[in-house]
Amino acid sequence: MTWRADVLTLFPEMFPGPLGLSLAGRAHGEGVWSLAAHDIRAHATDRHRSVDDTPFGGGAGMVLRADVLDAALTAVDDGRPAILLSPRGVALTQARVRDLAAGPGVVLVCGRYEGVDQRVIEARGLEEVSIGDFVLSGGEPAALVLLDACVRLLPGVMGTAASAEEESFSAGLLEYPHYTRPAMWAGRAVPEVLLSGHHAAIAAWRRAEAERITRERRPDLWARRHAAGAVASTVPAP
Ligand code: 9WO
Repeated sequence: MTWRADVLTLFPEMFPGPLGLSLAGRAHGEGVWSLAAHDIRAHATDRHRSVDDTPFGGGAGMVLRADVLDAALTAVDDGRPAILLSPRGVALTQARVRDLAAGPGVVLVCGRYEGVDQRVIEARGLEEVSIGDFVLSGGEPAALVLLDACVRLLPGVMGTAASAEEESFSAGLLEYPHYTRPAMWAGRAVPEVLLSGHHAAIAAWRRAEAERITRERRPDLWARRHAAGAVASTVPAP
């Protein structure tokens, strides 16, 4: 069964964008997943084909109209999760990505202007999802990010390397550093242990590095990992 994504946007030309290339693009061609981008403006009803209007209560900018977006949703809604990409959404996690990839697909709504009329968010039960604490000019790049994260997990898209990597992230650690040839470059040597052929020592080094990097860069992940009862660190805290 094909994993299906419908994207509602005022800029349908932004899709599939980068998802038409590389492994995701090949899997798209093979029917593993499908993407249809729909122009929200096609559901405008007045002679100016307007999709936005001024905010009640005043203020800068324009708001995406509830009636127009509602009609656009009716055209694609079949019970799949319907998600609005928004900086005030719940943070996207690998766990949520895994659930979405395991389902039939998604309907993604990309806002523009200053935002979307709150009533259509509530009436359609749109789930608001954020990909990070920053503001974009529209939800489209965030939709591409969410789709990339889901598609790479679909069976047959990436093979076994991806699932192994994903497990390591799900274990709550950031990745250890990688090196390849040449062994000496610009006066910089590869860590000795990686050339040793000593597999247990290599695994221990990678584990310690992953833990150090996680502690240093993501104290939030590190704390959650311990709260979840993960194994004790192999390295003393600084
Ligand atoms: C913008 C905004 C700013 C402060 C507080 C709440 C907010 N909501 C929105 C919003 O929904 N904006 C719409 C979509 C219209 C303007 C551009 N949009 C948007 C989505 N900008 N940034 C995102 C986004 C989506 C997911 N993850 C991070 C950012």
